[in-house]
Amino acid sequence: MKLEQITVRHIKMPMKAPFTTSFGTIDEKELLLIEAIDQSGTVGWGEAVAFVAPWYTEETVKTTWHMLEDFLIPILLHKEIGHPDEVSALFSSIRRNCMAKSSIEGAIWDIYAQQTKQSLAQALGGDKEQIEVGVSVGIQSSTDALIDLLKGHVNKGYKRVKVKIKPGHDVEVIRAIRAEMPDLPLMVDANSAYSLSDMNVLQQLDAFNLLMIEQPLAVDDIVDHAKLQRKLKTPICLDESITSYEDARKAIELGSCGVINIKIGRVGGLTEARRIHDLCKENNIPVWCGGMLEAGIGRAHNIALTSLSNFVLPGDTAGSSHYWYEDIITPEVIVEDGYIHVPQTAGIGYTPNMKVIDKLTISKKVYQ
Ligand code: OSB
Ligand code: MG
Repeated sequence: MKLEQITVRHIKMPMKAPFTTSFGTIDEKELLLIEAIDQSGTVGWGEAVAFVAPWYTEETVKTTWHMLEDFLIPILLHKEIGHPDEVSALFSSIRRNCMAKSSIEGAIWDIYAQQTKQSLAQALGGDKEQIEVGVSVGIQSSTDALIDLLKGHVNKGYKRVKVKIKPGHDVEVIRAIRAEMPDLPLMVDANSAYSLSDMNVLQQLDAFNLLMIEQPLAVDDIVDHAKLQRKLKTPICLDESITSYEDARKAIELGSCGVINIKIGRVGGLTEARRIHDLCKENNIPVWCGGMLEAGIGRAHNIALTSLSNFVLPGDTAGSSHYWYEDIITPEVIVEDGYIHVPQTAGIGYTPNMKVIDKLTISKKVYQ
């Protein structure tokens, strides 16, 4: 394929409820949509998942657009691309900026899947017909409010819940949840809010039969996580610390984690995500698909990736209506009894809803 036109749209989506982590609150989601068209007219879609502020990783909506406009789009336009796996080599002169790279690589995977008449899941080698999903719950104003929310999600069928923790909002909150819901498949995510000096608190979490503790320590650390893992029974799941296959290889070698959360944007695209999946499978490290409060295009890519065989734990890809009044795809992503059906039609399997997208677009630029 040769990309002849790339459109970047900046959209802003109102959220049903604010989402709070150890580092901040998001009450509306801004994101970039990438629409790429090749010389035969096939259209592929990608989503850039960075937030407005760099609290999760260093990328933002603005840095993503800067990278796309000044570096990534000029590399790709009018270049012959045989297979989406070639994109990472074309980007090899650009350091990091994984979410920017991933957004356009995702559109290329979509085009490739359509042209080879496969679903994106099949193109990646996934064979699950449905995927198991959980839900991630932000920090709430009270523990009672949190427990009510969790019960609602369990009643809807979600297969596990994840709650956000931070210093001062951890052991007692989990104790209260466990008192009411002793058998709930439950995990926690700290988004890097602790250090080894909090060993005592982190060890207390071992008492609550948690599925895992996600990213307790620094975003760029795998050494302290290995020290911590040796002192915990509960598996550590790395999120922010894993931005590439090489990060994953080193973390596994050091014993820094028992589980890895794979996010397509955080690792620079579907090709790298699949490589990490395969590496983890060889090393008996279970994986699951993380989320970035994606709109429908990002959700569609997550669903396709999760169809790979070593995604054995429920991920964070909730249904469209969990965050959005109205999603940007048709049909919307539906969760039934904790499962999402993996679409079998060619490409991402959902159609962008241009009426909704146009309504939400703040600005747009076409590159040729
Ligand atoms: O750490 O997994 C995370 C949301 C924004 C940024 C980081 C994270 C999250 C979530 C929610 O936990 C994931 C989702 O529902 O999309
Ligand atoms: Mg996380």
